[in-house]
Amino acid sequence: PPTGLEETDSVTLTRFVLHEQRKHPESQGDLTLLLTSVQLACKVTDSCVRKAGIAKLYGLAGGGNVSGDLQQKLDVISNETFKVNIESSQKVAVMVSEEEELPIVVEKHNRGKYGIAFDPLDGSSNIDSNVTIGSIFSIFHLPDAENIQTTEDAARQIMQPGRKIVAAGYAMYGSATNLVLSFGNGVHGFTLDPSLGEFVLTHPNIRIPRRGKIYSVNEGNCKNWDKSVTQYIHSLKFPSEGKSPYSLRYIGSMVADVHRTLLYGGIFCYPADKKNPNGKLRLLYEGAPMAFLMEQAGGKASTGTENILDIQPHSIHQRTPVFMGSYEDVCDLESFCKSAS
Ligand code: AHM
Ligand code: MG
Repeated sequence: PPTGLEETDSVTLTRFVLHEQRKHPESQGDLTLLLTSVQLACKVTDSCVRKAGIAKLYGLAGGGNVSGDLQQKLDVISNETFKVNIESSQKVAVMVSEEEELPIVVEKHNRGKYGIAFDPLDGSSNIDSNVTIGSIFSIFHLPDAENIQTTEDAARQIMQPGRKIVAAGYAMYGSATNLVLSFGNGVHGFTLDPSLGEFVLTHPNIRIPRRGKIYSVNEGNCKNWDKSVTQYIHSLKFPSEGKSPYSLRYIGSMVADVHRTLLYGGIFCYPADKKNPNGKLRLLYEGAPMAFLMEQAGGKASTGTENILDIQPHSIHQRTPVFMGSYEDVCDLESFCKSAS
């Protein structure tokens, strides 16, 4: 039974990251400091999301981002807090944000050896209705951070395949606030303890079930899907005799849909369609970091024909079709795509 002493020795995110760092004697603690600044950006965003209704932070900010999406006030605030906090860690030379057309090149005196790509507030269409939203990030080691001068140099250095990710994660602003991350040593989940203002380790070493019972996709787009995707989804709804059909869950916030998929298993899909030949989701700060977490948890992430982690990016905001989740479910989807080609 609980003794009441548990809280006196909780593993905070900072303590966890410091402990991990000790396994790499060559490390100078740069990643620890960088993650501390990401953690703070997530806490500030969380605090704004929680008080948005009262502080009148719902609604449009009056601008648009690179993709032509209307920016919400919370999109603008979270983008600013990510930029300011991460830059002040002095551990990055380049930042790529969903909300910024060009990569941000950090001034020389403030630079470090990492690059970071982030979607500061994902799931914008859910903001005003108080449905779960989140932040996503991926961190890369830059080959030659010191010599970056132009935004072209910056883009060239940060455009690395997901396999090269040093650390990736997401924060989820749901009924509780979670931060889930990996540095390539499994996936670990933390929950924000509001009374302490600290993320505490609650889900060590998350493993996704080999096969799930849930599929997650915006089925309203199915008239524009490839036949193989339509056939695959049909197979989940009309399984062979004796098997149960899959359940459908779709929130429309990638972070929330991926989080549920990680914990319960199943498959999350954002396929390409006739209108969006590369799907909707962005490679650098949506597809790749989530693919990294999926693989680290024993799952799989695919475009249908290629492992998402193997894609060499050619532009910082490029999109990718996404199918990720339980290993066997993603393999099934791939076999439908294969037999169609
Ligand atoms: P956003 O970055 O503009 O918020 O868009 C990304 C979001 C994802 O969180 C989610 O998976 C997807 O868009 C939902 O799209 P749709 O509304 O087309 O189903
Ligand atoms: Mg997004």
